[in-house]
Amino acid sequence: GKKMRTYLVTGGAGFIGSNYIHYMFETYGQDIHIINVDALTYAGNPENLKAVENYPNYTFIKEDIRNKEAVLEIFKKYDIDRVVHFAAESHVDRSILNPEVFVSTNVLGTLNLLTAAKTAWETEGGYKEGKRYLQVSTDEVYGSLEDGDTYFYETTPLDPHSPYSASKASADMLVKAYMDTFQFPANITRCSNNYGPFQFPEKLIPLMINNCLKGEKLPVYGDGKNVRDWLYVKDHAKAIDLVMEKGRLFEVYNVGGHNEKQNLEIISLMIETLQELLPEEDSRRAHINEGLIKFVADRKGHDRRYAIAPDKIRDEIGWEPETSFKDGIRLTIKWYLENNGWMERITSGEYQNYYKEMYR
Ligand code: NAD
Ligand code: TDX
Repeated sequence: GKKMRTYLVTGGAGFIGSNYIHYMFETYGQDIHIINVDALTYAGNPENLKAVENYPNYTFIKEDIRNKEAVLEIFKKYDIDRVVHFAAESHVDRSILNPEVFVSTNVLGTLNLLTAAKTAWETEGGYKEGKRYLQVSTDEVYGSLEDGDTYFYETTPLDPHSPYSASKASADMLVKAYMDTFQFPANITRCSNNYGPFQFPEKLIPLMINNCLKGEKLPVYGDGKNVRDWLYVKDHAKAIDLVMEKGRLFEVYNVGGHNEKQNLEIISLMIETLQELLPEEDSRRAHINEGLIKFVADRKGHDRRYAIAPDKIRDEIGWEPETSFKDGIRLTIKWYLENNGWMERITSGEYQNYYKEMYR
């Protein structure tokens, strides 16, 4: 019979990676084999994959992509057809506190994967049939926009400002170098801010949900009017799959849905939706209101506005977001309310130290 297609997913125990793995099994069932390579840093949580961990066509490998030999070994052991590279240090505030690990994981880790895939896939005349690599990048590599109606296009020059976005831009440049120098079969996607289930509560939306439920202050950086372009994580997962299957090789595709919101708008919507979804008798309702908002010092180098022009992926591939913001936020808040234990387990321990360093 036909060989089962094998995916190497890196960082699959994190927020977007785990949502992508769930999406892929829902979409392809038994027809694919997914190998998830994840170092399980503070951001990696095997609990995110509990529903699939016993699937015969799912393999978990606890490994650090900074370990070059180990990455080469994985490509020797398995005949990998697709690489979807999520693994990264992903939080801007942490990159301001401790930039070094962002360079080692995001830049050198990416180089290790590129080298291993190239070595495994190379033939005399080019590359083995049907092999593809996808770099999961971010709109932050384009820098920052003024308030108004300008957008990031695939042709917008890279202009990163934070150590995080500089490391992601560097990784993108290495992928470009492999495409340009070696015709390495790759694509890059650059997505806007994601939200949804399994997002770690260092990021705006789950942090605000968690703090509301705990009756803690809601820390707003600066004037709260910075703009982010929000996309439901499942829509991102689908975009990645479609670019892999239908995208033109060597192309960059922006991913976003023209859903720009100021941070304060997001926080108000969270408060409103929590009030709506919590049962009448829930005692937490009483303290969830705008009075929790607390303006704090601005993030250093805080990018003002991100906004993606998604014309290319829509026109060439036919991708469009399927989840409205209102529905996505309801789904997300419902998920956090139903998975209180998940939040409790990840916020006990080390998270407390991070939170104190950041917000006290
Ligand atoms: P995350 O922090 O939730 O997950 C990152 C995962 O990578 C974790 O499971 C972690 O254990 C793993 N990891 C970290 N360092 C590793 C290493 N050295 N070796 C192996 N595994 C390692 O991140 P996320 O929000 O899911 O983001 C995933 C990817 O998508 C990142 O590349 C990020 O830059 C990109 N992205 C994120 C967003 C967003 O809004 N979250 C938007 C656009 C692009
Ligand atoms: O406590 C907070 N208060 C606050 O006002 C936090 C955590 C954030 N903010 C602001 C900063 C940003 O303007 O909210 C906005 C969103 O912040 P983050 O959730 O940290 O996301 P952002 O910095 O926009 O980066 C995210 O989107 C692009 C992801 O973390 C990146 O991995 C992705 O590449």
